[in-house]
Order: sequence, then C-alpha cells, then structure tokens
Amino acid sequence: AQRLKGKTIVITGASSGIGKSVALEFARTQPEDLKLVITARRIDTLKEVAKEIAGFAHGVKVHPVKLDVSKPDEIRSFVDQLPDEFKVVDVLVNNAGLVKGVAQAPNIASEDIAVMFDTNVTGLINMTQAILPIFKARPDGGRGDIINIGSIAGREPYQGGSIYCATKAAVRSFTDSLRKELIATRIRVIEIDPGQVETEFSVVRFNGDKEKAKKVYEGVEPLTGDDIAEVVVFAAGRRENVVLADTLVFPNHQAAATVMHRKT
Ligand code: NDP
Ligand code: 8X3
Repeated sequence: AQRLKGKTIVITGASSGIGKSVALEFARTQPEDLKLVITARRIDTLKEVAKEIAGFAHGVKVHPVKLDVSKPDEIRSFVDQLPDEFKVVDVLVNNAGLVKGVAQAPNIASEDIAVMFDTNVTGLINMTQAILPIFKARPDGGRGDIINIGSIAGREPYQGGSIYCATKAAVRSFTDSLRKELIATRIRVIEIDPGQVETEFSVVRFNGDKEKAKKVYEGVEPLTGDDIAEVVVFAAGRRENVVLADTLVFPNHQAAATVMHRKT
C-alpha cells in the first residue's frame, strides 16, 4: 500500500462499472495520501463517486472532471487544465469504453462503428499520448504506469461483436507496441483483459434495455467491477521492476469469449 502513497491516478470512465470500482479500490487501499482524477461524460455521477470516497477516505483528494475521450480537443484541455496538485500524473487507467448492439455486417450502423472506434481506440490512444510527456519528463527517460483495459473480446472475436472485438484487438496491438517503444524507460505498460463483468456494459450495448441486458447474465455468475479493480490496483502497487504486462481474468464459469457454463 505504501507504494501508492502520494500518487496521482487518472481514471477514464470512472462514473460506472469497472472504472468507478477502480477509483474506490485505490481510495480503499491508500486512504491517507492519494490523488484521484476521475473522468467521464457524466459529471454529476462523478461528483457522487467523489462524495462516496470523501465519506471513507479522508486523506484522498478527488478531482472529478467531465471528459469525453472521443473528443481530442477535450483531452488536450483536460491535460492543460489539471490543477497544479494533480498535474504530475503517476498512473493512467484507460478504462472508458463501450459496445453498441449485436449487428452483423452488412447491417452495422455507421454511427455505432464510429463511436466504438472513437472511444475504445482513438480515445485510449489520445489519452496515452496526452499523458506520456508527463511520464517522460521524469528521470531515466521516464516513469509512470499506463493500465489499459482490454477484453477477452480482443483475443477471441465473436459473431455479433465484430466491431467491438476489433477495437479491443486494436487496444492490444497498440499496448504491445507501446511497451516495446518505451523499453528504455521505467514506464510500465499494463493490459488487463476481463471476461464477463456485470456493469452497465450490456445496458449500453442494448441502448438502455435493462431486461435484455439482464438476460446476458442469466444462469451465470459474472465478475464484478470490484474484482477487476483489485487486479488494477494490484498491478499499480507492484515494485517498480515488476510489470504485469498482460492479464486475462475470467469468472469461474467462463473459459473463452463464448464458452460459458449456464445453470438453466
Ligand atoms: P460501464 O458501461 O459500466 O462503464 C463504462 C464507462 O466508460 C462509464 O463510466 C462511461 O461513462 C465511460 N465512457 C463511455 N464512453 C465514454 C467517452 N466517450 N468518454 C469518456 N468516458 C466514456 O462498462 P464497464 O465498466 O464494463 O466498461 C469499462 C471497460 O471495461 C470498457 O473499456 C469495456 O470495454 C471493458 N470491458 C468490459 C467487460 C464487461 O463484461 N463488462 C469485459 C471486458 C472489458 P460516461 O457514460 O459517464 O461517459
Ligand atoms: C466484454 C466482454 O466478450 O462480452 O468486453 O464482449 S464480451
């Protein structure tokens, strides 16, 4: 826990699901001296998360910021406008991401294709490029952690997920290149790939249809956001020479993207 003392952590997509859990878990693990920058589009929800953290971790400073990672201008002004005490970022958790629908080619809506790539891929790349100069300004060519949330979907494409799977494969490819490009630095490039986690993910996939979303998890016990958050915080808390480069996390009933044991 001491290894996280005084660190500044930036989390994208912290208003819900895994990202919110990551914010709470960092605060639980290092309640005395930690700085959290929590970002997402829903600023009111972020403020609730900040309030929740203030309720149990009095030594944690939380800075909620409205940030749509699919908008390059917003990313630029986000970094420029970080208050002095949050400016020296130590850890970037690239978590913001989404899936839209289950359509198959040639019937995939072009706006769904665009929003998935702009958020999951271009957003993650732009965030990384915006924060890296802060890491690189440190001694020995640079220090800091980039933790990218990929997915089993990036390793194993499935029907009805071609675009989402392609975005997560792109995340994987970008992450692996980046780790190689930064080899002469002390910057750690970490990818964590969850299997099935019950969050707002499926609600977003089905455009707010909660009944449809619930069906995805019928008869199975998915992971929770907290399960993945524990892995993220564990990775950030290792000794600086230890890089959890690539981690796949399943719930017990899952063995592949589409291999699940369902109790009926
Ligand atoms: P949720 O829908 O619960 O959370 C997604 C988060 O991303 C929200 O906080 C949302 O906030 C944010 N977000 C979406 N679009 C944008 C945007 N343009 N700019 C900024 N923030 C955005 O889903 P999860 O917690 O499940 O998803 C988190 C990550 O985990 C995603 O990258 C997802 O692909 C990945 N993942 C999820 C799995 C699952 O089974 N749930 C499995 C494997 C990976 P807001 O709407 O306020 O902007
Ligand atoms: C989310 C997992 O396989 O349901 O990344 O798309 S999956």
